[in-house]
Amino acid sequence: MPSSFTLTLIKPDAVAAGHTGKILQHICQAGFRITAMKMVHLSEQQAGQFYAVHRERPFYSDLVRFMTSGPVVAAVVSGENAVERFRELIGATNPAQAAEGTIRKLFGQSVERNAVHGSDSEANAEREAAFFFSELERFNL
Ligand code: FUP
Repeated sequence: MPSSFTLTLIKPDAVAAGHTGKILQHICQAGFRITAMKMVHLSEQQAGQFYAVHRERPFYSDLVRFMTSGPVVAAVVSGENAVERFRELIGATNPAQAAEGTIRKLFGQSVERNAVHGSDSEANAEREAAFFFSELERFNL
């Protein structure tokens, strides 16, 4: 079975609200495997680097402030066609527009405080997984 991976973050809003366990359960029940995981409190520099592609956007400084407001749970999520299938599981960026039953619909509060991140391409999944995890911290499960 061809397998691939994506990188997810359970964002500070969802961690603070105590939704980490329920979100991980959604991910596992959808048939994905967690193949790396840690909780980290990002610095401003780290959050800025992670979202560097959005540096010129008007929401960038608010986004960095939010993403450094508390710890996040970072995980590598593996499964067939992981990037695309995981984006379906989390739903649209704006929870108000996300499909019923998606993680952002269930747990997101706003376009900024939208509970979870999911990589938008395989190249970004590689980059983002390497941002959070060393080879020693990742597993072939
Ligand atoms: P997504 O790939 O669904 O996470 O969405 P984007 O890459 O477009 O945006 C990345 C993050 O920027 C979102 F998760 C939330 C934040 N954002 C805002 O805060 N305001 C916006 O208008 C758009 C995005």
